[in-house]
Amino acid sequence: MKAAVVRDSLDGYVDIKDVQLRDIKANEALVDVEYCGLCHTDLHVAQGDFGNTAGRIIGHEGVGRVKEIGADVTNLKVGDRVSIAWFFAGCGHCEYCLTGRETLCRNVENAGFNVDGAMAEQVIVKANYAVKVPDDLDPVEASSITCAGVTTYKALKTANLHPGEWVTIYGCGGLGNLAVQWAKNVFKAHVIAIDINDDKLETAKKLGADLTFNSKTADSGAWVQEQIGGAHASVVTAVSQIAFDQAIDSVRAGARVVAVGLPKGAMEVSIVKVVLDGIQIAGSLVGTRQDLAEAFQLTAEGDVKPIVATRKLEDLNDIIDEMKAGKIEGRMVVDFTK
Ligand code: 8ID
Ligand code: ZN
Repeated sequence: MKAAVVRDSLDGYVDIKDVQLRDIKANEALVDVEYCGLCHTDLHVAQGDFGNTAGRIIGHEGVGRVKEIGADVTNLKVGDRVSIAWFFAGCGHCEYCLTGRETLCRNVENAGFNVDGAMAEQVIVKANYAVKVPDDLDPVEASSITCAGVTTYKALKTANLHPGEWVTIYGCGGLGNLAVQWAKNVFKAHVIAIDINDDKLETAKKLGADLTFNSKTADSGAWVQEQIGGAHASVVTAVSQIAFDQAIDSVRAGARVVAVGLPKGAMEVSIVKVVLDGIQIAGSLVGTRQDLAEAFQLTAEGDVKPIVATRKLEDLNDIIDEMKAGKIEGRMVVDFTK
């Protein structure tokens, strides 16, 4: 089968190779991938930002149909549509797995990082961890919810927003456009969308952002303070260290700043501000299986509408370039059905 494999040089691109899958074992299922979106995390993986991943099949926004089930599988049957997410499997018995924080499992398996992912014609999944896609959800849109959607849904839960409060969303790309939609339509917040790219802000405005700001040359933190006296929360999906600094400047006392984007570097945080203003800074990592099931259901009900376009596997390195250049609206999704 064809698969997108991280190069030995870790130059940020992938090779499309023929790969032989092993036989499935008990508790596993073989999935024929239908669609897989390219997430910016795949770019980090392909350029070695999280370690040496040479030879790994990328992809964690996968959706496909179960082709075969191994012994002892009871939750899936042949033909079911399932998702292949970054949270691929946990150990199932540690303090994190047992307390609703399974994505933090210290022995976690992540698709497209430490186990082979879904940017391939087929993938082997652990049946208990494959979340089903509702029948009434478009599978291309479902691919975007599998990472971008669930991650931003969970980040907004973590932001602890109350209806009518203000949130700044930094970065309005694949993740951020969905963050704007969750914030408006599900969490009933007022939204300030911030990006360095006017096209992204135009999209955010169409999706309901109350205010937008281009922070390419101006300080968004000071601007937000002027406009509304500081946001009640901030969700940062931008792949930029400066955005994290500005996010902290954009909030009011008692706010929570939720870090989601993964640029290299460190956050510049005034200890005095954190203490005197009671600022909470929280990392948020994808979502649990339950978060994903909720995000699928809400999307099927029309609360968010992923912006997706389908492409061929052979276009993947072009898509990588387009993502780096900030040229993609929403998500590009590789179509394996043709
Ligand atoms: O679980 C997680 N925490 C998680 C899950 C999925 C993805 C984290 N991520 C990480 C990715 O690894 C990546 O670092 O979130 C980040 C964003 O992923 P994405 O949304 O898939 O990337 P994108 O589509 O390229 O969008 C990035 C946006 O950031 C804007 C860009 O213009 C683009 O719209 N941006 C940049 I780059 N610099 C900015 C700045 N200084 C900025 N926006 C505001 N201010
Ligand atoms: Zn992702």
